[in-house]
Amino acid sequence: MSRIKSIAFLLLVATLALAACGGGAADEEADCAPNCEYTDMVFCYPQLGAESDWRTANTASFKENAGELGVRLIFSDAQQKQENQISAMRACIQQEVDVIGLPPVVEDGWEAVLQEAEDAGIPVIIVDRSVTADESLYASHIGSDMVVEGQRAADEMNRLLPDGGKVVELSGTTGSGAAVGRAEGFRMNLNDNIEIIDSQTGNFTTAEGKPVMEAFLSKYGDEIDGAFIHNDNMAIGAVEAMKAAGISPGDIVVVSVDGTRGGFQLMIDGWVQADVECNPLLGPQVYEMALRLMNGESIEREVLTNETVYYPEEAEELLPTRKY
Ligand code: GYE
Repeated sequence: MSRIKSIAFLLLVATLALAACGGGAADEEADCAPNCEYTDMVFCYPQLGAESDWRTANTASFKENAGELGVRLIFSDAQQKQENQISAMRACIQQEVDVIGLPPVVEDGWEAVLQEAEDAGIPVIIVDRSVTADESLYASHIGSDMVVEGQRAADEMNRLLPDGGKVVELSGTTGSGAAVGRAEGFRMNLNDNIEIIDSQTGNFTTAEGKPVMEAFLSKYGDEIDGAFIHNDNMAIGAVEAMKAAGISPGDIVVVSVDGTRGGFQLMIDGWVQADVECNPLLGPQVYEMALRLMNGESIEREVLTNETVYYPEEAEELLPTRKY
């Protein structure tokens, strides 16, 4: 190799090595930094599905806010399939979007595609559910503390069954951060005199929640004192099953999660005794974080949503004010 050629070769190696380091806000800032505006932003949101009213409200929040701010949104619906979300992310990487917001259907298996985004210099904000991938592979996670939601649900169950009892759990999508966290938190706080006699997934949908409750009822009959249901849509399905079995509101105490209008209606009708809030309206906050990333500014690694618990006594008054 001539001297000039070997110097050129060394330079090439050095450039490739620098590019491979990737990561970090500085490498990922946009060309318009530090003066990027929302109208400069192409934002990719590979939504996980349309399984619940929570999800519908989450989608609406991203779409409506994009329209208001002038963000160009690339939206897709993965129908609760991780492989569809991964393909949608890859398409966005190819289109060289500015930022990706990823609401992961399950926790595991994101390393490869997150690495691809990082190699392309595209920052990823994990939205809503969590991932098990290393923190260095994404810019931030914004969403609810699912473990705290499970703990809140257990506190309510303890209050509703002061003398103990037997409960069933209708859990969310297997392997999703929401289901894993809620199950863990529930077990952390549940009193010793309350026994979880069965736990099955209803995949966060009304259609799948109903047969799970039917099966619980035919298996355990009136042994069941309470049900912890991971979202309001499954609670709607479970209530249909209870009605069909001739059960009256309150015979089985129910603690649900989300705080959707459907959940509020179930509280008004006496079927649900407490609804743990989970807020889907994350669009504005996520776009703000994305803009900061484009401008090369730092953002918090973990942003938790502020949430509460709702009760039947206030449901009637609050229902008209609910946005989802
Ligand atoms: O509770 C449920 C939805 O991940 C927090 O997913 C979300 C959950 C929500 O389908 O209704």
